[in-house]
Amino acid sequence: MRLLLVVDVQNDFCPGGALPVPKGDEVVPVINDVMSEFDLIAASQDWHPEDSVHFDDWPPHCVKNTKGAELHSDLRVDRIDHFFRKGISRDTHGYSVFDAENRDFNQFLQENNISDIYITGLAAEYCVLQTSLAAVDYGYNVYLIEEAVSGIDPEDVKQAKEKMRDKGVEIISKKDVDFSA
Ligand code: VGL
Repeated sequence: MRLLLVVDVQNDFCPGGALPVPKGDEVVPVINDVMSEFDLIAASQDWHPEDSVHFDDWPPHCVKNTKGAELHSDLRVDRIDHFFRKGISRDTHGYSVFDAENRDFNQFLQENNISDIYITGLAAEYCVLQTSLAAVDYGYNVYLIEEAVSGIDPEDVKQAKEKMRDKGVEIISKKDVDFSA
């Protein structure tokens, strides 16, 4: 079974947000488009307390129950079946969706017989990278839909993609996401 995973497409990571990915909102229509190819879709959200240790490293962003932590309003949230929140505890960073604290992500994958994870979202060189690497470590086949991810710094994104490729993540195009054949 395949899963579409939408990582952190939250207002604070989009233009106008507290920690913006410069073109973060441009992934939204691409993600909406590929959704029709999947029977199961999950999304993650950073969900930090105001006094999170994560904010020693970053400007405050995605504080729980704020507008900034909400998913982008153009994202087809009605098509998303499962939500995973990370960085909930004061002392956690929550870069990887496998560290979600409201639900066990790996258990969810096992229960749904997921073998292949298609990753989209923000930011390419932080949460997308850490989630992709962890997914390979957990034994899944991992695909990164290139047009559906975006990052903060182009050079860091390039390096992140190399790390993912080296780890065994397959970097694919949205055109490759067609399972009708
Ligand atoms: C993220 C930087 C800091 C992300 C989260 O979601 O990729 N990036 N916190």
